[in-house]
Amino acid sequence: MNIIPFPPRSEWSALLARPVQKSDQIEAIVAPILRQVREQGDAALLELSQRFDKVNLDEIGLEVSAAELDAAEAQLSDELKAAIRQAYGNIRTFHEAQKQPIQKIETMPGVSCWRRSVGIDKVGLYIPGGTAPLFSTVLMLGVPAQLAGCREVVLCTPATHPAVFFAAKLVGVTRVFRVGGAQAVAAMAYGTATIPQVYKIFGPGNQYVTAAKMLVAKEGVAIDMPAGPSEVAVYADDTAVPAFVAADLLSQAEHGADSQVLLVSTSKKLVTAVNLVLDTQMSRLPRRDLAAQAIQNSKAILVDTPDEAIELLNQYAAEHLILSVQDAETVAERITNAGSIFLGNYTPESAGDYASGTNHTLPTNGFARAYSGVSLDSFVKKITVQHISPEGLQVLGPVVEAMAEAESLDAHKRAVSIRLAQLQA
Ligand code: HSO
Ligand code: ZN
Repeated sequence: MNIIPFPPRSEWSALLARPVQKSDQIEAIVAPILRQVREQGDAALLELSQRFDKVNLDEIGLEVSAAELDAAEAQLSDELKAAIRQAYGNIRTFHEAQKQPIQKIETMPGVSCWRRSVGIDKVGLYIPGGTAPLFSTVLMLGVPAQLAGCREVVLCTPATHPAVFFAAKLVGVTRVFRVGGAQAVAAMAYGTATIPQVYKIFGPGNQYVTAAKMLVAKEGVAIDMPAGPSEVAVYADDTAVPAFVAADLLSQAEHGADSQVLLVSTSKKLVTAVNLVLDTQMSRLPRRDLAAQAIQNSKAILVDTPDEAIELLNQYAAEHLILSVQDAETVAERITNAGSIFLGNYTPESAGDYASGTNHTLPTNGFARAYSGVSLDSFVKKITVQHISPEGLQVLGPVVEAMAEAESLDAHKRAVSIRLAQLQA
């Protein structure tokens, strides 16, 4: 890691800056793909899958059949199935608790207002193929979709791992399609003869998938959030275990060469110790080449005081923040910008990535300053409802009339006055 000892505050923002994505070039590649799918539908998917993924969908079929989804179960070990079921249960329990009972609020006598949560009718989940089959993401997106009561849950993926199909079945995904990349996003955004059009698209992906999501978002299809490379920041003091910290940094680094890894500490001793074990641990990883590239760009920043550490972490706004420090819970209360926080020496990010119950689809790239991670709320809309009784309108009506008149909106005023006059008669 690059150790940066006690940088002055004036250097923080440069130190914490994420690499800028060359989005223009990527959009120029993605836009014609979107157009082709919009214009040619399934035929475009066949052609693009052949061209980019070397997959002949004519032969294997665009849709994964129910029989194939059923068959996935037999291809997995009992141990993995039990683990997936446990993770499913924990994620479900945590997200189920996010359901809130309807609260009817009487703002004035006879004036009642409330909010109804309604599942988004049709949603699309994208699961990348890539070097790791992220079936955990199927759970993270599929469970809240299921709990929200989304009627149609479409999943597109170039991944062929049976665990992806097993998880898809577990969360009740309605249809699974063998298509990846920007063309998958286009198919879900516009619909084709085979793939249903959806109202909101979720899920991680490479730069092309992300660019496709951003482009269709401009056209009115909702997306979960703007995604960048995954990140972890670890704040550690002398109560931390250097080998644990190194393992956490590497768990993020192995996601990809562009992963963002940051260590913040007040202890030079700790940083030196982490740096030492990091190399040994890394050399034993099958994905050490990817991890090494991420670690090469990573930083260990030494600061003078815990207050400074907290300020710096809030400025960075990490997707994942591990607090391996004394009184981690108290420190966490002072964190105002982070996607998800992990407390103490025995709470690795991996737990949240897979199975503790929280969602792993989180805001990257500093978006944690203003965005939350995916939750049940991401899959519902809140419809407000109100009812006003005749008595209620008699108390509220004059308020509305006064405001409408001041805004010079006479028809608004009359919609009230006409009713009040009738009530008076
Ligand atoms: N750390 C990733 C999620 C993940 N990790 C999936 C393993 N599988 C982004 O939050
Ligand atoms: Zn991860």
